[in-house]
Amino acid sequence: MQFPEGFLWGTATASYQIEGAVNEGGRGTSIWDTFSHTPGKVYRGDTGDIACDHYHRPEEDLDLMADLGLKAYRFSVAWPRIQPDGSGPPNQEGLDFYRRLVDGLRQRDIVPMLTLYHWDLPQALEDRGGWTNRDTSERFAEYTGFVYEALADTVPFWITLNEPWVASWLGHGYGLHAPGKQDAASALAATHHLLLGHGLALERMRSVGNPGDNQLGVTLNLHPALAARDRDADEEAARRVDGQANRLYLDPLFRGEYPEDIVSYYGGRGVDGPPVRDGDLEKISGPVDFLGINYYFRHHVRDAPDETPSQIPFSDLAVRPIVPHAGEKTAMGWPVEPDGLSEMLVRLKDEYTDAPIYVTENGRAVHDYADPNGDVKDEERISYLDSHFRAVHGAMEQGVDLRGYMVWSFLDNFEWAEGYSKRFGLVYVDYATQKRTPKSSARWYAGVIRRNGPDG
Ligand code: IFM
Repeated sequence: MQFPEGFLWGTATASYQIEGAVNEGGRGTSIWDTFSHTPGKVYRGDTGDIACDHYHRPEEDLDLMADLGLKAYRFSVAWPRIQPDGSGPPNQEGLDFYRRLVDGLRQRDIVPMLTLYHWDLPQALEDRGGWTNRDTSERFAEYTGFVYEALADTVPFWITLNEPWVASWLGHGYGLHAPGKQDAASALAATHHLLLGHGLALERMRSVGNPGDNQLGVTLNLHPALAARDRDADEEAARRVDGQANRLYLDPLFRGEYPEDIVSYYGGRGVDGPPVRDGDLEKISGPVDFLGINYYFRHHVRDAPDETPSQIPFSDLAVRPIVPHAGEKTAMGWPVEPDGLSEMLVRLKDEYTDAPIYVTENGRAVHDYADPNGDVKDEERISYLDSHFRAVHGAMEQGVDLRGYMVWSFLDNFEWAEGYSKRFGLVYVDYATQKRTPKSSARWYAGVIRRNGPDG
């Protein structure tokens, strides 16, 4: 099984999950600093204060990436390092940190893929309403301009947003992520302002010009939604979940409209829809050069008419998500379903876009530990990745233009509300000493990259 020549094999991380050094380099406070320091929000009270201490160890981490033979590395920029208060002139120390990182990648022949927003909104903007305030979209475009002007000569891949569903719904609808709101109207407003921010950021980057052949795109987390039982009501429930989780993002980005069924579902319950103004949808649906997809599992759902809105995702849709009894689960409790990824890729091609696609995240949590010899033998992760690589290869045989695959994650890291209890890395991190140990999967993945495919 061979992948096309030049296929971009890489790994991914995000700023708050690995950097630490939250009070250094002129960085301002982000909503995740506030949230993680609020008792009861994150498992065991973990915070990103130190995380993997990557801010102080970029060279060591870059050398590890080179050892693995990575072709690409996806990382995110912490907005509060660039604009500590969310607006105004850029903080040069913040830009310099990322300049050193991308130069270090280039010296090692690793292609940088930069995400502008992976959830660490400056707290100062949250204090003014955050993503529920339309002005945040403008501020995002301003911030994007500073980063793009500084790094466009070196970074060929630019991702505006990571997983706007998570930022909107886990952050504003269900309260499980920062800023911890629990209100569907806020989630719909955040959705619209994130997408508008994406559109404005694209315009801003394009107005700066294109020093190389830079590719601009956005990353969505997409999950096929399936009826848990063979019942019409569950089919309907799956359609609502597909509407909120997938179409609420795909339709405005690729068709310039919000899905009518979802807007009227919420409208029928007295919840205001996305606060669209004239011209917004044209901006949101401006062409992208690629689409990033993060894939982890399918949603299996059943109709739950008595459900009332709570912290359980989709409760406000009168839906109960379930995990099928049969089949393997990850340490997150997520079902292992490689076919869901190929299904989604084929659907994107058939229903939404001809743009090239990159898997910008996929991977699994394992209950990893270092054995007495210091080895971390994560056979489960190897078989998970192997099955997903084979699934995407199948989708490519059906005509999907997939150009690269970023494994989540390079390092074990701060898994948001789960703190450090969940390990997704190819490289094990001993948080007490910050020692990095490539797991068996890292060695295996290095072989996949060398052979340009999982066989051999
Ligand atoms: O750790 C996260 C990442 O930040 C976004 N996508 C899903 C990953 C695993 O939950």
